Amino acid sequence: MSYEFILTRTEGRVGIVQFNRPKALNALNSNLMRELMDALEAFDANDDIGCLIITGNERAFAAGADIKEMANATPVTMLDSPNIGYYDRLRKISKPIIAAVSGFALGGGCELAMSCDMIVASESAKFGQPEINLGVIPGAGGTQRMTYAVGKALAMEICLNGRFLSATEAQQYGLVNRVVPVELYLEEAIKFAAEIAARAPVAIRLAKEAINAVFETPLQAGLAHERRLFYMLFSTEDQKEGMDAFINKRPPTWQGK
Ligand code: DAK
Repeated sequence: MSYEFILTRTEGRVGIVQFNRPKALNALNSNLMRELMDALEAFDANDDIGCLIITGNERAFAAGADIKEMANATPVTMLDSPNIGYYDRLRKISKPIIAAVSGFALGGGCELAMSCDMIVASESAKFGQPEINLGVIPGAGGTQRMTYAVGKALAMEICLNGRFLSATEAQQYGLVNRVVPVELYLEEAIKFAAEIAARAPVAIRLAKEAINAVFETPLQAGLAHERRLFYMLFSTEDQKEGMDAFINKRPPTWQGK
């Protein structure tokens, strides 16, 4: 499959999608978003892949939705646009996704990174929701996900006053898993993804599903959901293998079934 706005590759069981609009700081136009989702869904359907990475380049993960494409939009063209559907498709990817972020992750770029399951950031990463400077507000989850991550007071500053979060601040607030020097961020993300991709695939998918349910369900429903997923794993060969390997002091071999 060849793409115009992204590059794709694999490293062992890790599928990598890299934005490729460097001159526009990887601004997320509709075609790029369509390509991104096609590539992620292809990796998600591929049994040889266990974990996905979305990345940009050192200067920018993505500086937001493409302002030039959006400038003349009307409510109706926005409603008709497939764009929000792309963010919904992202939520349906069942394998873990790591955002490897360096430089600007702004607006829709920040929302995309926060929609991933984990974030590895370079020391130069800057997270922000500067839509207020354009006379609008975040529209792809920024007010919600940022508030869950950093709390109300700081989310207000970020969305109302265009404040950027440094990589270190983002890590302090739990938005980011790891911060590493710029030259190492992709390597670190690949290493992290490879570790996850080497684990029992069905259990990994269900753990992701259970954690993401936290944001959408009350605690009692979340606990019941988790318990059903836990019971379900006892129907997998990997559960028998994992426990037998532990008892017999040998490394497990996962089948993904
Ligand atoms: N869109 C289009 N082009 C962009 C861009 C963007 N978001 N960000 C940067 N560029 C382009 C610049 O226009 C410039 O292009 P040329 O002029 O060279 O042709 C090039 O990238 C380099 O940018 P600068 O010259 O500005 O570079 P600087 O280092 O001086 O500044 C910057 C870097 C990141 C601070 C600055 O570029 C900037 O402020 N960019 C805009 C950041 C921003 O406001 N982002 C939020 C956009 S609104 C939704 C889905 C998504 C969204 C909403 C709804 N639904 C599905 C409902 C998302 C909305 C947004 O993200």
